[in-house]
Amino acid sequence: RKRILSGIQPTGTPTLGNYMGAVRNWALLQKDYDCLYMVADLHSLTVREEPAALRRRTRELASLLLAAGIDPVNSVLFVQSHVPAHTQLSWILACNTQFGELSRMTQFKDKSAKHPDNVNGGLFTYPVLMAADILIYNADLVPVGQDQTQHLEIARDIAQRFNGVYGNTFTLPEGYVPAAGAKIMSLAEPTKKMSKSDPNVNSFVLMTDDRDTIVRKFKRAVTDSDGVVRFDAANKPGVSNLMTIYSAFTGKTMEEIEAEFAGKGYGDFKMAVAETTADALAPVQAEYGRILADKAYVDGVLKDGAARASRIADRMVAKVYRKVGLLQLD
Ligand code: AQP
Repeated sequence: RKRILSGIQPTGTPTLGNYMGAVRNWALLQKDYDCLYMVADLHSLTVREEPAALRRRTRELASLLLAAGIDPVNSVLFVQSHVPAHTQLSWILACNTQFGELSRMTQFKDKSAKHPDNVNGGLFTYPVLMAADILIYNADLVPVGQDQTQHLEIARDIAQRFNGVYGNTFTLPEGYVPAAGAKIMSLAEPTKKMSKSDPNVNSFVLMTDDRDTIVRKFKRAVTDSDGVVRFDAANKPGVSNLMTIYSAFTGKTMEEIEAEFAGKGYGDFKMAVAETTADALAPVQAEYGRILADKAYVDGVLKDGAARASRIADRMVAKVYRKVGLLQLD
């Protein structure tokens, strides 16, 4: 079976975007692949975090992944910092990555513009750590949102170059943007992607939002003034985004949705999107409450996950250390 690695940062409670673009698919992929899923806490340090909040969110995120159907027996669920090999490999890869390559990353440019007061080295070398996350497990496939494809490209470049210099070491990972992994846009500014760290709480629906909150946020969602439910991402980004969400949850095509709401106002449409979303999230939320209350269970899962991930990752680091010429003692 092919191996999958994917991660999510504990930078906030996951949004509907994270759910539809990543988490929901992670659960489905377990049927056909060997999966490693990671809470990327080291990556989240590129943005200044309140230590207690980061600790709390890391456990919450792991619980939410379990609630969303990640099976900790057949898949490996772990926290990135619990597997030190990621950081070890990251240094070696950094020494095999060019400054120019990293300077071209659009996420670096975006994030440094967003946080001009904290343009740190970690933000710049983020793609190297991400390459280490992937290459350390010889992952075949990496399910990512469209926003991550440039990072995947650089991971492949780093792997290819390393293999060329030191001999075949890493599997070249393929990006995998699942068919249903639509990009969900902000409800407040529908030309921007929905982000969990957006300061505007009306821009996102959280996976943990209750029904009333979901309804309120969708009611406020920015649309347009022509009053017709029609898919046109360029000219009607708000309505099109709501249609994408509705389509992903109901399986209906855009044409079917247009027909369903022909002659009806945005009010009815928004209500339908809200109800469908709340219905879809309800079972995950119920399970989340139960799992989060069982700290011993969650911590046990994460300990087991770290041990299983480390067994693979430590072997790769030893191999890479040997290949680049670091002295190993008997
Ligand atoms: N709006 C989105 N639509 C579809 N997929 C999305 N993803 C994120 N936002 C959307 C996918 O979720 C996975 C985990 O993301 P992440 O936590 O590693 O970081 P991110 O992509 O930076 O997500 P956010 O929510 O925007 O976080 P912040 O606000 O901290 O930057 C990834 O596979 C991503 O593609």
